[in-house]
Formats: sequence, C-alpha cells, structure tokens
Amino acid sequence: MLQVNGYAVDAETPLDLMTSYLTPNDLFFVRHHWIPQLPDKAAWKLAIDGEVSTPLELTLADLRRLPKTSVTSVLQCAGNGRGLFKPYVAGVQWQYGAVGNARWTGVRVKDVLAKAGLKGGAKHLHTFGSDKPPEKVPPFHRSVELDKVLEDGIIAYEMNGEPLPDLHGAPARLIVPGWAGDHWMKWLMRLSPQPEAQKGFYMDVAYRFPNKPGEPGVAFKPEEMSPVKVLPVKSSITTFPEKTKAGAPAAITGFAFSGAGEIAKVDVSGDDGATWKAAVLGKDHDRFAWRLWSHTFTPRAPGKVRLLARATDSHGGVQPREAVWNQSGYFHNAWQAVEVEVMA
Ligand SMILES: Nc1nc2c(c(=O)[nH]1)N[C@H]1C(S)=C(S)[C@@H](COP(=O)(O)O)O[C@H]1N2
Ligand SMILES: [Mo]
Repeated sequence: MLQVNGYAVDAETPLDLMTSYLTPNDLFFVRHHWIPQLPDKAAWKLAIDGEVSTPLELTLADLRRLPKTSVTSVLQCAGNGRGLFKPYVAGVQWQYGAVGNARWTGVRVKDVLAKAGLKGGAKHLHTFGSDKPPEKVPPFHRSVELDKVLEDGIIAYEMNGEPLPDLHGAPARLIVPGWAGDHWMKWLMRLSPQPEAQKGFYMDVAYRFPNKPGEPGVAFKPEEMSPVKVLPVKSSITTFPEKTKAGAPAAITGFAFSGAGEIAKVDVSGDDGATWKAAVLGKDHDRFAWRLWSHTFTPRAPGKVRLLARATDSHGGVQPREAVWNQSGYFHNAWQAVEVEVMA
C-alpha cells in the first residue's frame, strides 16, 4: 500500500495490484479523518431513531437474522486523484488508488427502517460512526438522501465474504452504491431518518463540487457548488509494458467504472486522442461495479508511445481529457496516460 497521510493513516492501493474484479480486503484503500475508535463488537448495537414509530437497537445477531443481500460496488473516495490536479490542491494527495471494487453483504437499509416503522416526513438519513475528532474539529456527521438509500443502501457486515475488517468499518458500515465514499459511513452506531439534511462542516462546506467547470485555480463560491454524489465515469490503467519491441504485440490493462451506470466501452489511443481503438471488456460486470478491460497493441517503429484510456458509460457519459479543477480536488477523472518505450 502507498501511505499518503500519517494521522490518521490513509493508504492507497498501487495501480498494478488492482487487476482483479474484486479487490482483496487487505489491499483495499483506507481512508478516515482521524484515528478510529473501534466499537466493542460484543457490546455493539445499532440505534435507529428519528422519524420512526418504534426506535430500535439492533445487535449484529439481529442484523444477521434479517434478509441477507449483496451488491458488488466500487468504493471511491471523492478525493481520489487530488494529487494530480494542477494547480495544486491542499488535502490528502491521492493519486489513482483511493478506489476498489468489493462484494458487500448485509441488510437493506429499507428493511431495517421498515422494521422501525419509517414515517412519511423523513427525507434524509443521518448517519453516525463511532470515531470522534480531536478537540475543536467538527465531527464526521453526515446524511444521505433517503430516496437513494431506500433504493440501493445496504448496512454491510461482510466484505468479499469475510466479516467487515476493522479498518473498513466493523462491525457494520453503510454502502451507497454509485456514490462517493464520504456517504459510506464506517463503524455505524446510529441511523436517524430526519426531514432535513444534517448540518455541519462535512455537509455544508466539504464534499461540494462545481455545477459547471470554471477556470483552473479559481475557487468556486458556495452557491456554484452542489454535494458530491454520483461517481463520474473514469478508467485507470493498471498494467502496461515499460519496454516492448517494435512489431511485437503487447498488452495494456485497466478498470473502468461510472456511478451512473454500466461501462459501455473503453477506448485506447496512441496518438493523443486523434484515433481510438476499443479495448476488450472483462466478462464480470454489475451495475455499480467496475469493469476490467484489456487491449493488445503492436507498435510499428522504435521510439516512445504514449497511450491513453477513455471510458464511456451506458448513459453516454464520456471520460473527459481534462478533469474539472475544484478547490477541494474532488472527482479527478481526466484521461490517464502511460509511456511505453519501443525498442528496435
Ligand atoms: N466513521 C467514518 N466513516 C467514514 C469516514 C470517516 O472518517 N469516519 N471516511 C469516509 C470516507 S471520506 C471514505 S472515502 C470512506 C473510505 O472507506 P474505506 O476506508 O473502507 O476505503 O469511508 C467513509 N466513511
Ligand atoms: Mo473520502
């Protein structure tokens, strides 16, 4: 893993280790705002309160008795790629690896809220984890639109068939397929449906993205931005030969995803985007998952070749040449380039 922060430890996955459909748990990127305060698993209870007729406290055993469901979904930090923005943006300098694809298993948020008797006036699900910030730092209190979590949300207690690891939110975390990682509350302690969105720094100031592109380096005003939600279409290159021979076929591989829908195609260009060739998509796919891809190219002459990858989703979303610069460094999804040296 590549460590990008010391307090708390944030670590990203090296690109060349992201070659499997499911990212192994011990290679999955880790991000949290401060040192975790892990819940005591034996005593742990998930409180459900707010706009419900019967507030509940559910143990892990209670959750396991409810109907089990799974989703394969990408989890990506909104700040993945922040370190690639020019001009520089302050914050954790993620490159490409604050993303992974896993099979998340648990219970539907819908089922848990139905059990508590969800009332009609609720519009936002307030979420609370066990971690607490140092003094004078605002807490990581969040909320998600209820419509989204009633449709796709899962309270997950398993990751890739294993109990959810401590660093990924044990005993249970929220899964919000297709949406950025800031919605995926770890170490869940309390869920509270409310009429209004949660307030505070991590709702009103952080996690906002410009409604339309502006000038790189010029900060957007609050009214020009909206909360980060659906992950924009993006592909990353995981393996390629640094050196190859003219006339010999060589392979480039990667993954691509979009929070809006499935990946329709991935194209590779060797001439700075003038012409593109379709990559072969991997057999595994799922609405919120990433799709592996590979492409074989045969360089004709010795020299340097620069390869670009570009993903397109089933809603017509096309990965852009340039990402939308923003002062928080969110949603970097520019075409990635790699250089191959072609020998005679
Ligand atoms: N309780 C809690 N949950 C949290 C966070 C946090 O700081 N505290 N960070 C969020 C952010 S910003 C991201 S990107 C994901 C990262 O999840 P991971 O560490 O399992 O990869 O967790 C989210 N859930
Ligand atoms: Mo994040």
